[in-house]
Amino acid sequence: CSDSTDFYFLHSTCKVVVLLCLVHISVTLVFYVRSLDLRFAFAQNQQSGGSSSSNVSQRNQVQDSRITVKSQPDVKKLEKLGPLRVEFNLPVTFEDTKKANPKVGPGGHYQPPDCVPEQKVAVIIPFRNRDEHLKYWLYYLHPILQRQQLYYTIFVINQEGTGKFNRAKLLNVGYVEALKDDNYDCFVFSDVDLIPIDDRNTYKCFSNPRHLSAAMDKFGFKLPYNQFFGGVSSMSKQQILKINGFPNNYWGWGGEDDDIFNRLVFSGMYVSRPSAEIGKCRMIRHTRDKLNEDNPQRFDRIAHTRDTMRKDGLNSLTYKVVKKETFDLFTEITVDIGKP
Ligand code: UDH
Ligand code: NGS
Repeated sequence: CSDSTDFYFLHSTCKVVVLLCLVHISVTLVFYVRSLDLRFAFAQNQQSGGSSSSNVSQRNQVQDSRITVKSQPDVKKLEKLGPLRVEFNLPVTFEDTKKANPKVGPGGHYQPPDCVPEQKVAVIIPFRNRDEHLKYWLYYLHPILQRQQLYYTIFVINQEGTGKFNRAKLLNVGYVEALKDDNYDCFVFSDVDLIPIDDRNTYKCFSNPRHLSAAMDKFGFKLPYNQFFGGVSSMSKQQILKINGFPNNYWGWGGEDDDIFNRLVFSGMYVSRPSAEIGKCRMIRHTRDKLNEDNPQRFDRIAHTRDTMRKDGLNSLTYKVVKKETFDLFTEITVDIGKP
């Protein structure tokens, strides 16, 4: 009797061990396949940049790296694509992005070879000391902007020195400096750490100023508040002139985007946005930058936009260009914008 109990116990233990092994192998397999998929998507995203418009087989590669669309696309449908896989845990280099985007010219300029674009877009990135983010931004955005068949150039406006950061003043500088290069009629202002998830979110201008980062992951893919205008936006030359550009006196973090929103409203415009689905974007997580502490004056300033906007903006902008460099994937303009 005792022997049969022992046997029964041993038999059950063996069964449990075998079952656990099977579970372990299955879990390992699932993770292995998922990591292969990720690498595959990474390689394909890299390759997709050169496929600007008509090459169906290249387009198919782009399609494969998407999350949702599974069937073979036809050329017409490809004009509007869809959700992209955006990850920030894979190594990305400027060199790889350059190789993957052979049609992007010096300074980060591109124009579609087979159509006449309706707008010339200058993309302005306010910047200081965020090379890691810039690598991801270029890696993801160059292919997207080409697929959107835009005539565009990337301008990185780099604040020199160790003074307090001033995002809105850098945007003003970007606008003025870009116009010295070409007659752009549309300006996209993008934080360096924001990547659209859906490339139907076209980085161009509309009949009203457009808030492109309408559904950020860090806010649960919703607006944090209705008037939010931070992150990525686009405005035509006329719209920018109508509001006298951006405020120059928001030093440090916060409020400058609210001031810009006020300017638009006080000038009789409203903010247009893509849908919450198409406006989805991811932010590269990071800690608050040094020299960009909260601006304690921001609440007072946004309460007075109506009085200040005609005096403070493009018409009062002063700065010095320290250096202008034409890199393969972007134009960098280093500027001395002074101090508060
Ligand atoms: N920026 C720089 N360098 C800086 C500061 C800002 O390049 O030192 C640029 C960059 O393009 C950035 C944008 O200005 O995306 C806006 O900066 P921000 O600090 O206002 O906004 P961001 O989305 O960070 O980068 C939000 C605050 C994160 C704090 C998180 C604390 N938990
Ligand atoms: C508001 C800020 C905006 C800022 C937004 C989101 O409170 O400048 O938060 O910030 N306005 C004021 O402080 C008056 S975020 O979480 O993206 O850093 O854009």
